[in-house]
Amino acid sequence: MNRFVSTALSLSTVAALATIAGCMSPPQDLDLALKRPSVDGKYVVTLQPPARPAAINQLHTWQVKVASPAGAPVAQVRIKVDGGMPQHGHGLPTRPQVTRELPDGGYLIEGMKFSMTGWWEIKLAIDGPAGADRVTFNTVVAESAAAR
Ligand SMILES: [Cu+2]
Repeated sequence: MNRFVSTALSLSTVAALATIAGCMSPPQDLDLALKRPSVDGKYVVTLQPPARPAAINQLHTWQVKVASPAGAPVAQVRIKVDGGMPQHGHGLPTRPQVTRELPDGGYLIEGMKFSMTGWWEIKLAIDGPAGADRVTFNTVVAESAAAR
């Protein structure tokens, strides 16, 4: 009995120390939704990560779909990509660009790169027929992705 208790205690102590020593972990309640309304409600934006999680420090391509609040695809939208790691105070290591407009309100973002694991924000500034608006997505880059 005593032995069991002390083992359980030391395990939780190790876990706590690892949390303190390691990188800050992302907030527990982080909203990882890939489909969100823009801040002013002018668009509904869907972010599509690459099919295979991106390795650290490799360039990857994402897709964005822009729709009206009623769900109709929105073409001819200009999108600026920004972002970074809120817990580290740095931005994206690259300057991703929308390089192509796809059918059905789709847009191709090339040049995305994550330089470390953890919580990243992807911020899109959207300018389209309904006006300018913006939306922020959260993504967590995990160790398993780094190992690929
Ligand atoms: Cu960082």
